Amino acid sequence: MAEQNALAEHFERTIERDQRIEPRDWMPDAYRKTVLRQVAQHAHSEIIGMQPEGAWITRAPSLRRKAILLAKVQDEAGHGLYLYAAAETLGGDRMELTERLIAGAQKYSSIFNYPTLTFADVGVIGWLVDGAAICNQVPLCRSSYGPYARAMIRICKEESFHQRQGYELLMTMMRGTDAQREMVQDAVNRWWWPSLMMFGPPDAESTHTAQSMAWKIKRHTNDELRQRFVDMTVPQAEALGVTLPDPDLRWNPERGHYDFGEVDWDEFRRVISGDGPCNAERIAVRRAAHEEGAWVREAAAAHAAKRARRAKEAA
Ligand code: BYC
Repeated sequence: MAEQNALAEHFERTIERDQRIEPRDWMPDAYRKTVLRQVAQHAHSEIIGMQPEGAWITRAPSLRRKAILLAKVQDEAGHGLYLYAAAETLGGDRMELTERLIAGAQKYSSIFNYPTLTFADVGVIGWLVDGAAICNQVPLCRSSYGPYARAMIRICKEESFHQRQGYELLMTMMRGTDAQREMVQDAVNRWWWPSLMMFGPPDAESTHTAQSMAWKIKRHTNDELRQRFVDMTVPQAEALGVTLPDPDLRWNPERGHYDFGEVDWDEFRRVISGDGPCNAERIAVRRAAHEEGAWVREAAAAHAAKRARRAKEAA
């Protein structure tokens, strides 16, 4: 009992001093569970997030755009891998996490359940979706769980390239024909509100925020980050020459922030409970990839076993 109290006190002090919790440290079960939940959902989001843009690799309009898009989608696979590795340090099993994802038992970001109808969507995903991801993820570089925080540092560097390539793509299209400008505006109209949903439910309805903030897993609330994203994005939209589809969006000098309209939270709830425009398709593609990749996993395991046996024989 005394030993248990000392461990719990050490954990609390580590958090208080802004130091990191490492895999071998004692941590409360609820802390382990919630970091694992968030990291696994984040890993799944990166892997499922390859699909909407991946659909445009074979249809990119030039070799340059294709090379950029290929690199971006590969980065997302890499992010998924670092994050699954971080989840494993908490006792999560990657195979089990994947099986739970394809059984529909674990969440991934709502944003990836919307279709990519034109190539402008690739630009808008870079600008708005990666922009929202950066806003949300930069503070996670200071998350209290060490392996998660360290993974986020590299991920954020890559996300910043993703955002720039999206904005540059859109600037190029905006300097093009009327049809291209219309395509960009249409994509912005479709992605704006889902991007605001990425930050999660309003604080008053967020199940985990209070505890995750107390444990410094999260550093800001959902609403704080959503506001930061809106404030950052409005001037970028002006520079680009597009309109954000919100009649209530205006600068509030008293608050020193932009006011904005109400997100359709019913739509958000539908999408996260599996009933968005592309949920079934995203999971079906992921399931097929998992099944078709079974032979690769078996071959890799057989190869690792053979190497381990040879190393043992040589020793
Ligand atoms: N979508 O209590 P709350 C990327 C769930 S990928 C779906 O506020 P929390 C990229 C939430 O999980 C980056 N579900 O939760 C990749 C919880 O459900 P459970 C994705 C959502 O954890 C490819 C319930 O609603 N980013 O950048 O405190 C191409 C109540 O919510 C969502 C991350 O994963 C949502 N939007 O806060 C391009 C960032 N929002 O678990 C780009 C890391 C909420 O009780 N994650 N839910 O069943 C986070 O920062 C936090 O987990 C969240 C939610 C802000 C998302």
